Amino acid sequence: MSTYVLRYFPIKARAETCRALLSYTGTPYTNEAPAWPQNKSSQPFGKLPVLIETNESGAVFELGDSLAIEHYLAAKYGLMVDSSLQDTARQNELRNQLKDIYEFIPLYRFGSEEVRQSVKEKFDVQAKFLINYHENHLKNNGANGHYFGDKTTYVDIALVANMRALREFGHDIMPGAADHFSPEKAPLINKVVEVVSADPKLAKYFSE
Ligand SMILES: N[C@@H](CCC(=O)N[C@@H](CS)C(=O)NCC(=O)O)C(=O)O
Repeated sequence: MSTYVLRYFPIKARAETCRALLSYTGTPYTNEAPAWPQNKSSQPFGKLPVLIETNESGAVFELGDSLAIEHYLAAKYGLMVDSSLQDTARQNELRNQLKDIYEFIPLYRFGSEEVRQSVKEKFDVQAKFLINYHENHLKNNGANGHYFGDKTTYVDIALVANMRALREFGHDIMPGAADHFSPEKAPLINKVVEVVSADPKLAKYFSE
């Protein structure tokens, strides 16, 4: 069995879905937080996260970019929705919207005071679009706590991880960020969080 190192900063942010996927699939992994910026030049793109996989024969596979890592892990461990090309595209659309929302957090964090106000306003608009679209999709899937069918797939895990990142990290950076996602405003999104978080396969993830 391959073993993995997930290299990222010691924060709940861009690597959350990678961590949740590794936990959910029962894949042995360790978190590594390199000194920064001293180790920037030794990363493939000068950015984190980076996944380092070592297989049984000792061969090393290094992969940068959070979404590429997620797709690799989800495909390798059978969590991609592949019932049709359209379902696969829908899954990626839903997941990528979560990334769009997340991107406002670093913009706010590193922006000036004037920039921050407009970043938060844009976030508010996009969060409402996202919630409306996701709630509608979840309703059409039977409001059962899953995005596709009745099984946990990649986008379910991405949702749980992104809601955790938003509530436990994003909200501290950009006050009010998590308010849109209350159970009253986003009931079916919260149902996914509730159903999928209860799976013991995510215990390692929640313990970190
Ligand atoms: N598209 C990349 C973006 C990676 C990225 O921007 N990472 C940030 C942390 S969230 C980083 O490494 N910042 C440190 C730096 O730029 O020096 C991904 O999704 O992995």
